[in-house]
Amino acid sequence: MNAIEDKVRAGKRLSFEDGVALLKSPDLLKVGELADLARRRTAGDDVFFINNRHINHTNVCGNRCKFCAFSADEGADDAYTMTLEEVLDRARGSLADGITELHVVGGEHPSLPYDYYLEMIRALHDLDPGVHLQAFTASEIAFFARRTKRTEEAVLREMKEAGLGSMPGGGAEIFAERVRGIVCDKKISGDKWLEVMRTAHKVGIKSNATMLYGHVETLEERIDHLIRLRDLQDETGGFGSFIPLAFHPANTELEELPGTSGIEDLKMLAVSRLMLDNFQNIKAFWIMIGIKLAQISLHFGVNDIDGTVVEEKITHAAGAETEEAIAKDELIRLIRVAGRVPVERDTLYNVIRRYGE
Ligand code: V47
Repeated sequence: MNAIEDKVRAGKRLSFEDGVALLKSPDLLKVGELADLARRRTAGDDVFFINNRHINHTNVCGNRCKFCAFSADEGADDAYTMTLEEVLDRARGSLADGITELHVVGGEHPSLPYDYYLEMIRALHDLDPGVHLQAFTASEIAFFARRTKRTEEAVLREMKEAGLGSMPGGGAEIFAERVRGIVCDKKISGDKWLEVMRTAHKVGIKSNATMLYGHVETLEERIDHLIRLRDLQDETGGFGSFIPLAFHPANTELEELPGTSGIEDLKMLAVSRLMLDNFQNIKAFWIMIGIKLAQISLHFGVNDIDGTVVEEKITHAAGAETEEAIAKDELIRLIRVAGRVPVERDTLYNVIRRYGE
């Protein structure tokens, strides 16, 4: 730990072994202290939040990942697919609240035409061109490319033209093939996820990155995931933030697993900050870890607390007990109480308003 501390204080890059040692360390407060130092150096005292809304247009999905309680087979009782009008209604309902971002992800529906997705982006963009559309994971983009027998690059360029602003970080799970073989064998490979993001960044679409942890992966596989992201970020600089997603087991095929603990969640966030030295923003998705732990994580390397969200189906299907929405005033209060400066941002981290005084 002393050698790692020296490296962090000197601003040196941490190795795979350092990352594993940090995750194994029983000294949570020391790991947190180092992450806090790295956070202060990289991101300062501002804590970002966004006034956004999530829309999950369909839960029908051919992948049926074992960790997912949200997805359903086509025709199943709990399957749903929104019409474009329903998607637009959801969006309209939030425009009055001053949202600046719509976050749109859904299942990989085996029989919806590609035009449904393209039209959805066009129509949402037409509704209010000022609202940023962060839509479709790398896995969904690869799915559209397979469906239309085109390259991911062609799909991405067309989506961008239609109004897609950036991509969320979902679908990454854990890159290691051993883990994917167990929990998401029908999903694109880790290499493919990285390749789609490389292409997105090349065509000028920024994205986030995630990692789903706390299921069957080893600590080594978590660090391998972080290092693969760090390598791609060195190459493209296209990732805006990294969000570790804490696995929720209820109603999934991995229901027998215990789920993560608060200590693990904090340590994972802190180690993400320390390993991902080229990511400006480490985000705690409060929906998954709870708003109180998200607030505490601001002292463990985190500088982004996501947003108002409004409606969340993926984690709630898997037993999350958090609210689905939080008022902007409450986010501001929680950040202030943590001793930091609340800053409302847009999707690309431009400052909308700093709540300094
Ligand atoms: O890819 C699925 C995860 C992701 C479960 O980019 C689960 O800003 C926990 O990626 N327990 C989708 N997690 C959500 C996502 C996301 C969320 C918030 C912000 C951003 C961003 C992205 O949710 C999936 C999967 O990794 N997930 N099931 C579950 N049972």
